[in-house]
Amino acid sequence: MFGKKEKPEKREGFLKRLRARINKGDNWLTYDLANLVPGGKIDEAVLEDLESLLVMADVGIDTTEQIISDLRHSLARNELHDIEALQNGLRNSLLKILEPAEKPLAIEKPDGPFVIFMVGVNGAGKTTTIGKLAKHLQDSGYSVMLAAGDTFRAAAVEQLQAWGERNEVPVIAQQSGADPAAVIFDAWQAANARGIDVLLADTAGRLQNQAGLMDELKKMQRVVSRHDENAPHEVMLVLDSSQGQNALVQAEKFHEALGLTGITVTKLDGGAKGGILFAIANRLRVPVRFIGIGESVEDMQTFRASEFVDALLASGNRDN
Ligand SMILES: Nc1nc2c(ncn2[C@@H]2O[C@H](COP(=O)(O)OP(=O)(O)O)[C@@H](O)[C@H]2O)c(=O)[nH]1
Ligand SMILES: [Mg+2]
Repeated sequence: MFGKKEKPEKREGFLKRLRARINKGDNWLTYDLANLVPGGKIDEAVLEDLESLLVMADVGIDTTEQIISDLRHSLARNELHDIEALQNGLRNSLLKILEPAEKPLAIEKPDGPFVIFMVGVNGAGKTTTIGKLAKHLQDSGYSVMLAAGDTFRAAAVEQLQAWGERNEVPVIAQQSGADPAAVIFDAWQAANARGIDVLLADTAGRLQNQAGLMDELKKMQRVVSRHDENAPHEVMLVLDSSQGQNALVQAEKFHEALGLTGITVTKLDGGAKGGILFAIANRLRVPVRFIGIGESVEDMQTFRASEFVDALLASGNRDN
């Protein structure tokens, strides 16, 4: 299974960066929480203020209502006597929502290569995530090959090839404008012939013609399944967290068309507050596999619900 051989010191460094970088290091939850309760008394007005905070952090209205309703019950039972109790209640409620989304990517060893399609709109971070994931997989002992399935933009093929060269990972590509289905068909054969463990396929992400894009991706799915009826084994959506609630709308569209099996959320190091993960977990019920907190290879890790909630609730803007 992926992640088993993860070095603990790498994970620690990542957590440090996650806490320091999420929402640019402003721990909105804790910071604002203390500000919400100047007198230290938790009442309905405090919960209403918290409600607006969560909505503004991209948690989404129905998910926020669920959280506030949990807290309201605690308040009615006189369990919220101070900020600490409120924080604990909030932590439990956030965890309850996020934990079902924690299902790390498991690479089974099928007869042929384990095929992962990386999908998402332009700029979400697909190609970058492929690079990071390829490195993670290699570090865990898997052999990897890349397929340049974004043939729409010439730069996309070059970006993938350059990355492959730097890291000595084979890349299967055709000229730009080629049929992505043909690219993935060939890439599967090449990967299978060389006994490669994991084939990572990049795809196009143009938004102008959404129906056209979905048809193209479905064709890629059909074509690769002729080689192996279980392929692609993972259809992973890459989502830019700074897109806020718009990211959720995108995710729903991709899920409807392709049947997503995993999501990677990128750019949590920007201004994004991270609430989008709760909306994804609660509404979409597709596992969150990885989170990205920067552009370099070590800035991506397996998603763990409790670590994420702790990063949001970490007190102050510290970096340990
Ligand atoms: N800050 C930050 N930038 C990222 C992250 N992931 C990707 N990027 C950047 O986002 C931009 C678009 O990424 P790219 O992989 O080309 O997106 P694609 O169009 O979906 O393939 C690039 O400049 C990446 O370096 C992340 O987690 N944090
Ligand atoms: Mg790309």
